[in-house]
Amino acid sequence: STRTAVVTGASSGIGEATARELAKQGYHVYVGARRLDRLEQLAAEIGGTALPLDVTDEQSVRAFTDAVQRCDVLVNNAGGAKGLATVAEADLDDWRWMWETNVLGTLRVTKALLPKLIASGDGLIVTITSIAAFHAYDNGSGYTSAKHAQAVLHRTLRGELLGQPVRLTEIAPGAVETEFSLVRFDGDEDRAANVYKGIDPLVAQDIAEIVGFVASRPPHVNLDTIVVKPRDQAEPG
Ligand code: NJP
Repeated sequence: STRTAVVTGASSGIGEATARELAKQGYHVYVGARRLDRLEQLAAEIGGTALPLDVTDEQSVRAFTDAVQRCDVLVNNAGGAKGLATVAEADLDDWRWMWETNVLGTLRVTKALLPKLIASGDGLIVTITSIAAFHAYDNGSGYTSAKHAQAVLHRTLRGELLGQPVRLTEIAPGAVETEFSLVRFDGDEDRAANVYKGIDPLVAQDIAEIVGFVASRPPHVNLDTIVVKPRDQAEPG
């Protein structure tokens, strides 16, 4: 029977490219996000299922995960950043958005789908964290702290699921040209474009192909952590 994948945040960027890649590998893909119009177009193209999903909303997550009949692969991709500010000038609403979306969003979806991933007999959880999960950056404490917490949630599951037929892979990207920076700067295209100055950024497809590679390894192979950056992106960022 057809293996199924769930991709959160599949209405743009890495999630959308990943959904296409997994569909190409023969998965039936459930795509979730808030912008349902985009998801429906994508699902029609890849022969998948579009479902509304707001990972910050308990009821929305429940309706989404209840509608997923079977789950062999979960890609925790929904996430993002808001603003840039020193700790001294931190915006509490931006912090709340980032923690709700990246941390609690990943927790809600993962918790709900865990029984189905175990029942699969060969489950895989891929969580898209960030190089921000390994470093502290000036002006970036809200996002880096949320990505650290999301990564710790994922890494904790590795130990807790030992003995269960579920693999766990963390993918930590550097700069990828998506709508990420537009979201961070509330649609300000000049500020968003400035982020990629001086580097040739990754594109969403680069990450999608890595997810596809991970998903196509045999059941006994667990790729643990994959850090992927543009060649010219400076250390540590
Ligand atoms: O960004 P973007 P990416 N409920 O903005 C969805 C990480 N990352 O592909 O709801 C459900 O194109 C949103 O959908 P919608 C990053 O932290 C990136 O780059 O319709 N979904 C959209 O589909 C994130 O975890 C870079 O607005 C929600 C998707 O999330 C992942 O990569 C660097 C949602 C975001 O797509 C994908 O981001 C890095 C909600 N409440 C890590 N809120 C980078 N691009 O440079 C948002 O280190 N979404």
